[in-house]
Amino acid sequence: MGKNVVVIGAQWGDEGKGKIVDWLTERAAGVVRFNGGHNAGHTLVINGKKTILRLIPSGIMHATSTCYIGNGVVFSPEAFFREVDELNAVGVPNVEKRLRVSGNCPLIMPYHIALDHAREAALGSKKIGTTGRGIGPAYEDKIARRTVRVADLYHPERFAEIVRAVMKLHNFVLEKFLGAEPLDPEKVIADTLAYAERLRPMVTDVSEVLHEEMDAGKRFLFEGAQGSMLDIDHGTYPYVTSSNTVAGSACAGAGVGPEKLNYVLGITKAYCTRVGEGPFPTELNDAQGEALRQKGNEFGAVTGRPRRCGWFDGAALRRAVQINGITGLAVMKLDVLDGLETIRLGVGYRYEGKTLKVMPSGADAVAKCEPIYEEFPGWKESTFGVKEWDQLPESARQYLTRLSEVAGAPIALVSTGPDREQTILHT
Ligand code: 2SA
Ligand code: MG
Repeated sequence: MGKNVVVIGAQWGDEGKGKIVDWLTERAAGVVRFNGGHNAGHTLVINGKKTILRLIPSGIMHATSTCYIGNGVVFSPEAFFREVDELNAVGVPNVEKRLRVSGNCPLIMPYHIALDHAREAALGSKKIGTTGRGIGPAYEDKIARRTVRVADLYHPERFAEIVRAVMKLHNFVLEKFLGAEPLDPEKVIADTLAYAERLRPMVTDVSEVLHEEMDAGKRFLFEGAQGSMLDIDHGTYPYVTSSNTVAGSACAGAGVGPEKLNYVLGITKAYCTRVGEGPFPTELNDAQGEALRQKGNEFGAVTGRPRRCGWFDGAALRRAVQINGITGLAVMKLDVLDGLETIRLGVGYRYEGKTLKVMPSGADAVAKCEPIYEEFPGWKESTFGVKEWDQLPESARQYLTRLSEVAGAPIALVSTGPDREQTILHT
């Protein structure tokens, strides 16, 4: 797969990036997160034991891997240490020694979380369906050049000054526009600064260290969060997250040039899910959708919300292949389709009297798209745990081959179960 691999979600998130990053970590010196925050929910199953990571890179489960949180990530110290403590408690070795956090990460502060909740409540039926982790408001402050960043924790007076100023604005909005409780700036300042010393040894110039290590021949994995259709620019806006989720974001969000990224691995499920509001053309609002949800255990890893389920959407995937430059696909959860009589595959849309091969951008256009399906015979055999392409049922291979054609990218991996071992390498 080349030296440095970017792993991104090619759908609406929850494709199984965590499992693949964990699986690939053996061949890499480290794993780098470059976007999003603790809204991500990366589920790993190792020897039957389940771990959910939200902010910490999925490489942490490999004892020798170094994990980097790049400048593109919005960083909640509280969520970070909660996760560190959880990993320590289950005996993951040297967690704190193996973590590096960029000093340039914008902080997620308590007022961002309060704003996220109050805004969603005020939007009512027009809400986005966010994870409530303060992600959007934290990125807003970054772009508005008024945020506090990790490095500011070590200049407490300046830190306090910035927080007091920005909280005048946010408390005003909370109280006067959103009818929510304002927060006490001095408490917010003290609570946040309390994390500074524990975090200090981990604060690193991530971009510089990555360059040194790469020059020394080390390989890295770049772990995306959320999915391509949730990208702030290319997704179903406004029903998106507040960061760029596409592969190119790894450059800006970690501080490396595009020539350093050698392979883009796009992760997709063999069907499709979405959590939160917004259009979803191949959604199944029936018993079939419910069956996928139960069999695929499709519930939010962070919030526990039931995920919406539907057929694989080839037009969305084709868009993802283009905007990420996907080199190869990893198709996850094939076994969830076992035993179905027929399987439908979205190959395009009907949209305003035309036929589209690629998902249009923006929620309004996507909401008007009607999927065009091809039908495939299902398979009776269990594919759970299958490790070789040739051992898949004929009809499963046919389905996957067509899926790859429609998406416009070759299949590199197929996953047939949650465990590391349940993976087919397809060359
Ligand atoms: P936010 O919180 O501002 O990023 O929400 C904006 C939209 O982005 C969606 N989003 C996600 N979609 C899928 N998975 C995510 N992570 C968790 C998981 C989600 C969970 O792995 O299951 O537990 O609910 C994730 N994070 C953000 C979100 O649903 C909004 O549509
Ligand atoms: Mg997830």
